[in-house]
Amino acid sequence: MTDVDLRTSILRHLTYSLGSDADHATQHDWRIALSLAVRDRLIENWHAASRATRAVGAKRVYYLSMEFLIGRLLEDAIVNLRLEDEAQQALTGLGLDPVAVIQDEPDAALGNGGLGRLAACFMESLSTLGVPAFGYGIRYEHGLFRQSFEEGRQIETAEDWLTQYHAWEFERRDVRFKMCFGGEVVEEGGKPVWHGQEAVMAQAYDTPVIGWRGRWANTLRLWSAQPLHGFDLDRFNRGEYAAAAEPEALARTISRVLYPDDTTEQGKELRLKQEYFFTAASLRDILRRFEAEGGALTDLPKRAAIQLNDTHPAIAGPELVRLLHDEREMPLDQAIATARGCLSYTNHTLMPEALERWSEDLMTSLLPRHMQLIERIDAAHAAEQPSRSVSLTGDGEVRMGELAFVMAHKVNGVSALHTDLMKKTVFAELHRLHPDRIVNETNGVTPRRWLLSANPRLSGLITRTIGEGWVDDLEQLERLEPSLTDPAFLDAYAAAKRANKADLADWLAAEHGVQVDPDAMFDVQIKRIHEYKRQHLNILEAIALWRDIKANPQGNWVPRVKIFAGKAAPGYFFAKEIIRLINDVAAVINSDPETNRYLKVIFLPNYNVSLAERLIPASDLSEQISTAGKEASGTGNMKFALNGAPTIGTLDGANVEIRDRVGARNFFLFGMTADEVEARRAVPEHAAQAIAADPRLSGALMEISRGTFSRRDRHRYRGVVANLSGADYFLVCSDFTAYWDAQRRADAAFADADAWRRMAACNTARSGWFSSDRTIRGYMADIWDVVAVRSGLDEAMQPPG
Ligand code: OAK
Repeated sequence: MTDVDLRTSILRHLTYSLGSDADHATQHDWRIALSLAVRDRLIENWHAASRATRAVGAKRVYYLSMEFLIGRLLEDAIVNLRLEDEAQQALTGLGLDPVAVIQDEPDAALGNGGLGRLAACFMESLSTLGVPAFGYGIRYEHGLFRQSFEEGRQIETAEDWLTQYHAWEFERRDVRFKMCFGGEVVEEGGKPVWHGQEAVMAQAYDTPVIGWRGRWANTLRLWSAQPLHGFDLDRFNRGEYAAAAEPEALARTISRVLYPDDTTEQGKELRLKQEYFFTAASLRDILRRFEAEGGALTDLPKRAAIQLNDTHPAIAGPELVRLLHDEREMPLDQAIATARGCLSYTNHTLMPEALERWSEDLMTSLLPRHMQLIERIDAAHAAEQPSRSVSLTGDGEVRMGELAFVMAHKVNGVSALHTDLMKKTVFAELHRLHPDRIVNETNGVTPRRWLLSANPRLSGLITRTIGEGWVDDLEQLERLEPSLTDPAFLDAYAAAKRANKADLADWLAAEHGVQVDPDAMFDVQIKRIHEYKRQHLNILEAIALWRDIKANPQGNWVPRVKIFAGKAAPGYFFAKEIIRLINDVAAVINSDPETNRYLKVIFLPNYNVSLAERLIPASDLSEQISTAGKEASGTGNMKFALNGAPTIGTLDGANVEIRDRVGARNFFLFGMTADEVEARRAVPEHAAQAIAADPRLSGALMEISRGTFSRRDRHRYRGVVANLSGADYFLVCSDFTAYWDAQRRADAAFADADAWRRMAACNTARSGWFSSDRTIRGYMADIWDVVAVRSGLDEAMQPPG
């Protein structure tokens, strides 16, 4: 199918794969036909990659993750296969709008936020680098919920990406594993044998992940839960129609939704089932492949590097021990050592509520053999460490972080600061026992999606200036350094940003009915809504600024558009209050004729990967304002810097490293450090003190209290104000004055257009280190001990197209 031009291939697929014809085809038909035509161009290299891996017996990376936030796939494939021009010509020649066809694709939102998006960037980088790898996760029928607003409040509805034909996946009918839950462990022939009570089938679906220039492709293998037996014909024939379909519905529940509500017992059980389901199916698949290729089981660590993306797949430790010891008769100590040789664990948060713990009762009833093995692992660890003070269980719970740590040969944090805090706080004791186990691998983002594809104007300018090498060697952006004093380059740089902003302004007007001035500063905070990320600090500053402008409407104000986007967890009441407050404040400020030339506030609904791709290239200022010590890394911060939006931020997560690289003069730093945060919390009445000391802050809180933003419901935000002026755990009030001052420094800098564009361009030129290619190289060397296979095989493979 790759012997024909793209246009012919699209028309053939339209006719023969979709049974449609050009006269009646819908946009959806065209998009699927294009996807299939593009897909044809990558299949041969995909197969060649796995052949090459087998031929050299290469070690593979297995990335186990509950989330893969991959977004749209068609544009990624077109860009990585360098088919932009051909696709553009083919589509326009067929009378279609290329942008509309590409944007017809729904986002695959199989993740909540940072952890899931990082997994997607890693998969792309692994393919770009030619490292043999599989991503393993769950094929959720419903990804992250869709968000809309009703009177400012978040409304969640089910997302249904899979109701459309999914052009990128292949169902592997031959890759299915039976997964069991519950039941009991009995002694048989002197050995413990687990007899599960409930069983479902894990069915594999594969999506190719194509690297830059299509030279290599890996596989994202997602598991779908299916019933062991179809439906119950006897019951159906007796007229019990609903009951006949019940086993199927129950089995499918496991892969039905991303992160079901785990505040109920049933929710908890389902979540643990999901974790075991995909982890165990993946391990079964890894062992099947290893055994098919031959080799002693103790050599598994030489062939398989299994990365646990946070603790969600931490049951992999006991499950792998079970597969080796119970099912393959490896002595227990050797099984533990072999499993540890394969496994490594990435921690993505220090927030206590996100550190997983499962009740021992639930674990015993759902996974009885695993509970026994966890105790054996704990005992073996204790025996190795006579002075031990760490236990995998306690207070009736299994500690998944500790379990993952003990079963991993390496444990990593995701930024220098976060890794340091891991050593000092949550894993202090384990770090003392295993001082070489914790390593740092600062996150990164793929430049193919986050610069080349998302920002064609800027990437075109970069390529014209330094050539195309930066696309897979992002540190080449340093070669822009001499251009940072070249007025022609800076003019072109500013023109690209201005054009991106004008596009965004047009889109905001067309899609959301809001008018914004493209010359205003676009000040953007887009991420999950969480108290630690402090969107409420940002909106308090907006209220204070609005009051200042009203007090002096003739002042020399720098026009700003504050843009927010992000979803709150459905059960997180306070985060939902923050969303409502921002929407309520926006309604008042935007309709104030005295101030709205200078200040607008917009909260865009349904934040997703595609919206991020639209907003980031058009941003001037990147809001990274979490309470220091709370944001493990951040990756949005890197995307903004790369696209020339300087950061206003705290010394938290990877902000620290961004500032080190782009230079302190090109970063608006404010706020307490992680150590100061701890000290400040100990000060009695810290919030009240901060409020008393800053009339702007007290004025803004007073404005909320008196109901200015509450429509008919004066006390609507009583809880928010009480929280901020009371415990204020995230120290919004204590950091407010410093934040205000940093914002005014940003205003002054923005008012000097020449200085600003230099600062923006500096951010681009000095962000090359934040490529996920660099991060993956770090994992390869420090954790996985794998090498790329691609080199040397390029010629043997099919050139794309
Ligand atoms: C999600 C669920 C459980 C634990 C952590 C997360 C998560 O998304 N953490 C985020 O991971 C990103 C990737 O490492 C980091 O950049 C974010 O700072 C972190 O919050």
